[in-house]
Amino acid sequence: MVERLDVEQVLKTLPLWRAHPGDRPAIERKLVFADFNAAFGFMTRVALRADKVDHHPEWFNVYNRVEVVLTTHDAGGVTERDLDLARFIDEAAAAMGAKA
Ligand code: H2B
Repeated sequence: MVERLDVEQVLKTLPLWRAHPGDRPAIERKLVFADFNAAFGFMTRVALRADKVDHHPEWFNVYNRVEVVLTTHDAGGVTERDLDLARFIDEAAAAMGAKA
């Protein structure tokens, strides 16, 4: 099993992410794109990566907004796997011109 990390420590390395309020430790980022096309392009990139690494975001999309929550279910908290996917999400968001 992957080791659980301290959320506050993780967030120090991910300035665009916040602690997700809820019953288990998780991190979240809220993104805004130019339009649905850019938002879904971002989601497609992330989906392909998630499938490859077998680690999946919990996410919500309306038009140009995407809200992403990352946690590792088997570890009951945030792990290196979430950190890796968060870094990829930040890159994909920048590539798709995220406005926030
Ligand atoms: N995604 C995330 N975010 N956390 C997990 O613990 C997780 C996952 N576990 N994707 C994987 C799939 C697990 O459910 C399968 C059975 O490997």
